[in-house]
Amino acid sequence: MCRPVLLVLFSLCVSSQLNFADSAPIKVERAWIQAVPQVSDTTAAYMKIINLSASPLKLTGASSPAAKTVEPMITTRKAHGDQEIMGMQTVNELVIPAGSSLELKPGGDHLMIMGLNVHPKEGEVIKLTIRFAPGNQKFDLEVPVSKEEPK
Ligand SMILES: [Cu+2]
Repeated sequence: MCRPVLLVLFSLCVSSQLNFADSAPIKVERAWIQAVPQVSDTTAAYMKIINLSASPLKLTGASSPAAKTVEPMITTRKAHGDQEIMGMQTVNELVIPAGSSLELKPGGDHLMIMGLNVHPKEGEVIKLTIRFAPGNQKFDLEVPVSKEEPK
């Protein structure tokens, strides 16, 4: 007798949880996209992402109407003789520990924006949707284009 009622309650609960999970429990500070010369079809987005939840979040990717792909990358440094060679590498995820933050900055972790459809000019704003795991949590941003890190 009680069972159908319980099932209904359960499904209501599941769907409201899914809605909640759609917007990632984060706060973003000082987001900016690097202004690049006209000939360049790649740039990068930088920001501080603060994880407001009690469990770790993984930044797994991003997308923008302004570009074909946006990927999380790390900067690598390799010793080559007495020189240090800097490179970068795409990663599947960047972890943001619970209650902590992840700093995306030049010379460090970043979101690489590749295959620009439009050329981002200084002062413009670019739409960026960043994605997090677990689940399919998203966060929409409007990121200003700047020549250097905003103060
Ligand atoms: Cu890169």
